[in-house]
Amino acid sequence: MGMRLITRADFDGSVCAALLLEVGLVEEILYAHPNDLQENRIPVGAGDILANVPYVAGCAMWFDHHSSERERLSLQGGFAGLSADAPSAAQVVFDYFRDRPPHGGRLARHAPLVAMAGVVDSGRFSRQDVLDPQGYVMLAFISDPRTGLGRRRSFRISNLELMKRLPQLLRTRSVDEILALPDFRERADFYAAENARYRRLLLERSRAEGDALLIDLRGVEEMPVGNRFLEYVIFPEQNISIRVADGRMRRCAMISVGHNIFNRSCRLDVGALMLRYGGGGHARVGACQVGYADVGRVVAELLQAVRSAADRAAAPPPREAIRRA
Ligand SMILES: [Mn+2]
Repeated sequence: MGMRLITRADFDGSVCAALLLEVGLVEEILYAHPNDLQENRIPVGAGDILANVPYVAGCAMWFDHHSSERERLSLQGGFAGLSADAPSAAQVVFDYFRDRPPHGGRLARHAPLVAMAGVVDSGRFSRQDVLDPQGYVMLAFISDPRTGLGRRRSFRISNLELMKRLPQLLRTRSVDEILALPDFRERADFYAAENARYRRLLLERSRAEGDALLIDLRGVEEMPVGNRFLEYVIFPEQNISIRVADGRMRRCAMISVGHNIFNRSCRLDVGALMLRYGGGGHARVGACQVGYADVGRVVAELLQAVRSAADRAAAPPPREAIRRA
């Protein structure tokens, strides 16, 4: 039964694809941007399985872990597949087929790969993973669009081409075999060299403001490819980073905010805060776009919000709460 899988072009998406190839449900893969699906720019029909992307009515099956509990409940029973609170969509696919013979047996050997998709999607890396990525961690950084390798055109094959090959490789080869292939080695070498440049840039462009790390990357001509968690290793005291960079075509500035994955003491709800500036996100990470003229004001407000969150966390609980306890 040859269906088409529509998934996101990241590590979780490619692991979903590897699993669905393994169970023999899928023979074609289309990588899509979640927005293109939400806004119906990609026709979806009964021959399509969706994974790691938002639900679209009419698909054959849907597997996801991004939707809220409320969304999930509103769709309950209305689709085939599974949407669950899980560390990765790959985990959702794995759990769904595990109890359905004969698929479960075939998937069992991919358990370490599925666990890795969860590590990657929830950013549960170690400092060592960030400083010196090895094995699946390196593969995950290479295939993560946020690493920025897709912006470079100098590789033998395009990133999209690489991503199209990855699921079949994940299914059939060991991670060391994959990383030894010329197209992957080329990227791993490039990543290592660029990451060193990125580290120097971060040190030049960052300053600590209390709990926050402010990184101003505006005007950088050629952004080096780098590990997006590097700042959290270099600045372990700061529990949140505020990064200002040029947006597309430099029409506006992009502000991204994220909790330090190694210092989880920040209590600020980033997504809710970004919403005030027309952006969005989750509790720990979010982003918004603002006009260049507004950057100074918005950054000052964000720093104030970080300070208030820290003050609230430090304040003793209200007397009411003490009496009840
Ligand atoms: Mn995911």
